[in-house]
Amino acid sequence: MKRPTVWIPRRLSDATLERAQADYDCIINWEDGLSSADDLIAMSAKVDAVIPCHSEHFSAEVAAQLDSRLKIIANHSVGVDHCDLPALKARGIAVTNTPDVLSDATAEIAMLLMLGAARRAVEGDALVRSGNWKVWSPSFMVGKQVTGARIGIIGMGRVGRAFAEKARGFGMDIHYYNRSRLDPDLEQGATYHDSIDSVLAVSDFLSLHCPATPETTGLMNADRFALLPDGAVMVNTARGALVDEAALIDALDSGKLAGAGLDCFVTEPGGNPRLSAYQNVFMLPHIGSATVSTRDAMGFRALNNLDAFFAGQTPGDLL
Ligand code: 8YV
Repeated sequence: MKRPTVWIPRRLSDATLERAQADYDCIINWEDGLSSADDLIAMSAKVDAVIPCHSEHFSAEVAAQLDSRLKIIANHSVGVDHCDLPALKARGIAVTNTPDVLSDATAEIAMLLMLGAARRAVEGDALVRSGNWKVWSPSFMVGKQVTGARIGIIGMGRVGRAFAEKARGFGMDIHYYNRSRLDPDLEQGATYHDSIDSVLAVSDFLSLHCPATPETTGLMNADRFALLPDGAVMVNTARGALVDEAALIDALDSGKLAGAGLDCFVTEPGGNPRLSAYQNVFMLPHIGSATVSTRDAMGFRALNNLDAFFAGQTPGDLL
C-alpha cells in the first residue's frame, strides 16, 4: 500500500522529522517560514495529512476550501484555537492535538515569568549588563516575594495543575477557578472559586492557563484588572487573546499591577511594542514548550495520532 503523504510546514525536532520520514512520504518546509491561507489550501491537494503548529491558521474560510485529499490535521500543539473545529469536522477532516506532554515545560516558563516579574529580572539584568551598576543599597531593587503569597490560577487543566504543583513547592497559597471543581486528589488542597471575579480578588499573583475561545477572549479586561489586589503580578503563558493589552498597560500605569510576565501576545510573532517601555514586564517570545525533550514528545505524540489514524484506529487525541 502506498505510504500516506504528510506535510510538515514548520521545522519540528530532528527526532520527529527522522521518525516522520521513516514512516511517511514527507514534504518538509525546511525554510520554516509561515504559510499563508493560500498555501494551506494549495498543499491540501498534495497531501493526506498535515502536522501544523499553532502558527498555521485553519479558519472556517480555509476549511471550506481544503481539498478532499487532506484527511487529518495532527497538530503539534495542545492549543487548537488556530483551527475552526466545527468547520473542519463539517469537511470530515480529523483534528488531533498534543496534550500532557508540554505541561511541565509550560509551567516552568510560567514560574520563570512569575519570578522574573516579581523580582525585577529585566531591570536587574539591564543594569548589570549595561555597566551602569554603580551602587548597592538594602533599599535597592526590592521586589515582591512569592513564598506565602496567594496565587490565583485561571484554568486548572493539565498545565494549570503542573503550575500549581510548582507553586506549591514555592510555598504559595493556591486558589483556582475552573469550569468545574476538581476532585480532591487533583485539587491537592487548593481553594476552589466558582467565579473568575472571586479568584481575582485573592490573587497577589495570577496565572492564566485556559484555552482561547470566544468566551475567554479579553477575559482580563479593565473591570477584571480592577478586581485584583493592588500591586498584583499577572502571568500569561496561555494565549495572548485572553488579555486586553490596552487594559493591561493601564493597570501597569496605575500601579494596580506591579508587574507582568508574558509568553504570549495578541500579535504573534511581534508582541506589543508599547510593552517594551515597561521594565516590570518580563517577556518571552512564545517559548513555553520549547525544550528539547518536550519538542520531541510533542512531535512523537502528533505522529502517534497519525499512525493510529492511518491504521484505521481512533487517534488518542482526536478532538
Ligand atoms: C507550542 C502552544 O509551542 O501547544 C501550544 O498550544 O502554544 C505552544 O506550546 C506551539 O503551539 C507549537 O505548535
